[in-house]
Amino acid sequence: MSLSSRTFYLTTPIYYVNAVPHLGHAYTTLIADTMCRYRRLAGDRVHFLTGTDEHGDKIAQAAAKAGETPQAYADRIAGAFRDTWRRLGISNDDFLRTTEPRHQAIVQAILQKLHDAGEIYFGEYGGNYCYGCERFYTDKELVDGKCPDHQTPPTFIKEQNYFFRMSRHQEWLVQHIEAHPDFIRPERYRNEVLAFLRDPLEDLCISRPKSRLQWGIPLPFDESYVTYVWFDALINYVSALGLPRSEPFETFWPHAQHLIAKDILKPHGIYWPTMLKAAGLPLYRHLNVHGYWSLAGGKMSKSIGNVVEALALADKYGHDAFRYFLMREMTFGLDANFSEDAFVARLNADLANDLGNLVSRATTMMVNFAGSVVPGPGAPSVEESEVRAALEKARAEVDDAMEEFAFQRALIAIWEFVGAVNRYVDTTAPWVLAKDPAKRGRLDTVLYTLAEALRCLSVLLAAFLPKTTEQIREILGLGGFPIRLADLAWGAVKPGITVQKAPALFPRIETGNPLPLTPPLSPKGERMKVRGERQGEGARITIEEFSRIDLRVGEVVAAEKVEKAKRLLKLTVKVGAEVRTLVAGIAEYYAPADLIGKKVVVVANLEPATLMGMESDGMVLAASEGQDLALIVLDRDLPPGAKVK
Ligand code: ME8
Repeated sequence: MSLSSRTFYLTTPIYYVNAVPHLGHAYTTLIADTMCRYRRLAGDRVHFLTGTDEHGDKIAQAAAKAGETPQAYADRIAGAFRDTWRRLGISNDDFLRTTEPRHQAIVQAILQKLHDAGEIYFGEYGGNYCYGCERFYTDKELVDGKCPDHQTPPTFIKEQNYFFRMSRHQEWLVQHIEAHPDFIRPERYRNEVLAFLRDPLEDLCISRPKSRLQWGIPLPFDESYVTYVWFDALINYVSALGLPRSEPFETFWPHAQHLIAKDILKPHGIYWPTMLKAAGLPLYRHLNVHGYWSLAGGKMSKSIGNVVEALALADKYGHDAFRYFLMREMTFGLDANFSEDAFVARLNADLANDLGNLVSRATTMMVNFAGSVVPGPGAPSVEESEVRAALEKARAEVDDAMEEFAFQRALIAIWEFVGAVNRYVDTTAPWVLAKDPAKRGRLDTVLYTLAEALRCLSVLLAAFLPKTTEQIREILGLGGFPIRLADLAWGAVKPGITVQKAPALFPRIETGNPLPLTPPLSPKGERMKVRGERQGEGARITIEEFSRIDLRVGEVVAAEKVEKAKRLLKLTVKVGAEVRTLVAGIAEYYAPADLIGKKVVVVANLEPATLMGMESDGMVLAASEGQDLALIVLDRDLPPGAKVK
């Protein structure tokens, strides 16, 4: 599938102003930013909307607590969101606040239209209301009589209110979702909405009496009520464009896609489409739903106690590193853990090692072996074809992944390319070619290929790591030139351009020595007792200690016997974008050919060891008992580099 539509409208949720921006908000906004940047690179006409949700009980209470008027309070926190997005380089085209007149006018226009059409009626309702969620709960939804999100008992409220005839549209909605399998995606969330729709849908209470709540948009047909916050908030996606027949509405609304986390699936998957249908407006195209971040306990992450502090790590380690980690760590649709340890490990391995080293070694060689000027290439040989094939593969995979919001898959594909170029440097060994004047032509080809590979990499990375991309392009003398995906055509670097030596794009973060994995010795040399150690079970280690061991899925791509060592096999194992040599004592149990293609478990952060004169970079896990030995392999397919935990 290709990104065929030429217009793209993407929205994030509008965030409540009862809290300052945090990791969760940043994730949604960053991936929206990446997606919009990618679509702009593809040449599409893009509109990217974010904003703040400023009405309702929650905000009124937070303002009262802060000793401010709701408006002053909302101004302050909305300003904090705006500033945060500016600082993080978010490329939104609009920022909507629900307290703006442009929004209020459209909310009122839609309410009036629904009222006139008989979609809204006045009635009495008694029900269990959660103030935290600002909605009524059915008995079935409560868990042990409490709100499942807030763990607090709801308040029984009986009052006269206005209701939206949502139940009328239940059957139509089920049919729409069934007829459009990618209306809500990934599939698990579509199934969740369909499961919810198996029970009869109730009408939606869409007003709050002013006697109870002042802070909202007045109903146009009854001044003594304000609009329920969700009814107000969802309309932002339309009000930011204007009413039908306005140019922005007609241009962008037919291409609308929403991006949210699973916490607000029901309002977006049920209330919103039925509201649109009742108001005679076209539906959005896709609802894209991601999972939830939680904070993992790890050694360093003890310092981050909450999601706000987690966001502060963006400033500590750099915005591009932060973007990379969030997108690389979370599989779109599933939950993920955030820890500073994992962040630093990825920064060191993928950014400092794989990417940073590549840029630095490639540009250093151009400076040292070609006087900083990109030479003209000679005829390509098989190595160059491999680099180009790897680029084509990455490009296609990134395109495919971005179609599904699979940011992680896109980054894995780009890092496969980084790995291929790093291998290209290793196999062509320009430093050897540089010693032999007869090999000048070959050296020129290699250096040209590296310059072109870096340029293409900058294009591939542009949506994901915008700052790093600019740095790489500055080094290549391309700074400030517009970037387009179409520039991925090979050969755009013209011989003769001047290249600079790259600064360290991502300096390694030193985390100190790994924790000892065996219990430390006491001053007398006795083994000290480890907490929780029981007789006969060996030393217990803590989760922290265990988390220091970086276990990864490795794919065996080559295996051979080691001469004069009948127990050893030399394995070439792909671990993520890296290819490592491992020497394993398994020759008596496995023939080399049987190992090729096997997905094994590798200890990836072991100090390299020398065995029979060969360096072994890591260890393959196996179980053994008596004379038997079995490799630990995966019972389901996962890509090489996947973390084993
Ligand atoms: O719900 N992990 O606003 P909100 C991932 N105003 N994403 C998270 C997250 C986490 N731990 N925590 C928050 C509201 N988010 C309403 C929305 S839209 C018409 C009205 C992100 O401030 C995620 O995008 O509670 C989630 O859906 C959103 O913040 C909720 O933001």
